[in-house]
Amino acid sequence: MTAQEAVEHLSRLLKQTREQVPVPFTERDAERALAALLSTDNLWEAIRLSRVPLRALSTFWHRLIAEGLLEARDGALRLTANGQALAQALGVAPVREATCAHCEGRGVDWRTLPESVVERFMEICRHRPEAIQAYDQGFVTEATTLSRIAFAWHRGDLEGKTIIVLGDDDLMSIAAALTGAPARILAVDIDERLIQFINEVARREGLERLEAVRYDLREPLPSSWLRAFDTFMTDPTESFRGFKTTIERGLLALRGPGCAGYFGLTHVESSYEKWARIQRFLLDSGAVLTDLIDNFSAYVNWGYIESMRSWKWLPTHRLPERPWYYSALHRIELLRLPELDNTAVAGDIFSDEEAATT
Ligand code: SPD
Repeated sequence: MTAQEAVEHLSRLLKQTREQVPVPFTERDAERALAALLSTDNLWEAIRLSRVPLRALSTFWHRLIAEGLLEARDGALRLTANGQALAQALGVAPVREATCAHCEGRGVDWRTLPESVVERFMEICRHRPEAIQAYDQGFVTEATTLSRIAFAWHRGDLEGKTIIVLGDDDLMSIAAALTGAPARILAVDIDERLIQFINEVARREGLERLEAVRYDLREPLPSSWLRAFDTFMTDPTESFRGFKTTIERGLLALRGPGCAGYFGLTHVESSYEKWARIQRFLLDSGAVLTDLIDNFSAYVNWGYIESMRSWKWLPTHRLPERPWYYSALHRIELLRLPELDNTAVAGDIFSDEEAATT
């Protein structure tokens, strides 16, 4: 196959994929997807390495299968000889991972936290509530939560600060409180199980500066929380509407310029077009993106994987054995007071065309 023939074949595959899904899918996405398939035959690992929204990726895989370029069996994806020839003629190479083995690519080391914080947090997590689908829950590994706290501490967003955690199945508020560094931590969540769990831990562990309160993010932020915090932390659902609503509440909770916010964003459920839309919204709201670390957050496989939206899109089925769903840590800082409405939002905030794990 000549390079020209390969380019033409790829354009046909791209056109067919785009006709079938209402999700952006670029030539670079296709190259990333092929590079991932040259690197692993594990479906979940291929998702992680592709960095492409799962809805478009799975449609692309089905196109490759239909054209005899890919085989899917028992949870494995293997490029056929023709598939490998196409990738080679396009100049696509396997992914060369160069992630630091010590920090796992995060750039911070959670082991720098006091030993007692790590030990107590790990023990507390043994009894945490299960992730449930109703609120699109899926919590991160203990190492991830501790790394987020180490990062925020390092960046001066923890010590002596007032912190609001919007949605806390990751138990960020508990890890932050265990350090003893923040002046006050408020965790808010719609899930009564989490509110009870966090308040019970606070009582038992003597964490007097920590409090959890039930709150539905679709409701306006209560006036006592407006401009009351130095730092917000959240890991929102990724429909654009749900995401924007959550971040808006976070921005409105901040005191003003210099205050910081943290959130995660995936490739699985968000295309770079959505990333761009989010970045534009942040700039328009008076916030600047100061840090972005991809693959910072690793999620523990949740129990409802076979009933998530994307399960039926996959060309072959096997439960994942390791984390495969990762998100990029984002830190933002306010440059000016945001001009945002604090109004109620009605209806479904969990779905959009790119949503995959709801
Ligand atoms: N639905 C399972 C996983 C959902 C995790 N939510 C956080 C997404 C990252 N912003």
